Amino acid sequence: MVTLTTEQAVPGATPASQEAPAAAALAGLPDFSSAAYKDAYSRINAIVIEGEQEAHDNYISLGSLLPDQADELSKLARMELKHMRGFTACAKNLEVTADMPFAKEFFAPLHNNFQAALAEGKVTTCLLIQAILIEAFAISAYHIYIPVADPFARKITEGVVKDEYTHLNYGQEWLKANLETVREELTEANRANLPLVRRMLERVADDAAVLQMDQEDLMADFLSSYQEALMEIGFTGRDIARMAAAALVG
Ligand code: PL3
Ligand code: FE2
Ligand code: FE2
Repeated sequence: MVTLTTEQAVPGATPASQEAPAAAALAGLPDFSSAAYKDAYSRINAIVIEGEQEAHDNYISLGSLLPDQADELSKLARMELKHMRGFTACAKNLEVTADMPFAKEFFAPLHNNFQAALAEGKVTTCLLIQAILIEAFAISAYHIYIPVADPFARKITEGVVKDEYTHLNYGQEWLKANLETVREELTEANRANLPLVRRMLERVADDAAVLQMDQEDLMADFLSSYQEALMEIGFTGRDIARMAAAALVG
């Protein structure tokens, strides 16, 4: 019995290496080798690398505020370094250099708020910033990215997104267990930080569009993850609507 390969079945077909961009276009995917794609990717990828690095540092810092949780938190931190290495490989695979100064500046407002809360020993605020807001932001971005990613990055991102749910869940469980004592600080931390996340989503929109990621999809996915987390922590629908309104006013 003879099995035909694609090339035998289609006489004169080009080798896979040469047809890659055409195949991507046929599948409705962006041209990963275009200058425009690489330029946008240099910033988006840097944001992700910086975000994963800061997430690592933040979980280690949280361990200093919650010494009995330090082991668990250092496990979460280690996962973040693995994510960072994965996304570094994605840039290398596309021959892109990440724009790290841009990413540092992008994260600065949230970074500064986390550091200020840390210095005051405000566990609740630190957890809201890292384990809820940043993780929900990452989960939404990775969800929207996966269907339009290059095959190498898609595989890596699929693995990462599972871990991010573990991180979101960690924050959720701690806050839920302490809701009555943390409610007020949580509401205040939401008011101070949700507008910053909204601005970050707006700032990333143009570059994300080049990667074929839609801003409304990003925003909707973020809000649904965030809302679900707040519900799980124990807030009512009415509480959550008030908290979301902070992003409109702020
Ligand atoms: C914490 O675990 C991770 C924090 C990372 C923040 C991610 C921000 C995402 C920005 C939008 C880009 C998503 C596409 C990914 C491309 C490599
Ligand atoms: Fe991560
Ligand atoms: Fe994470």
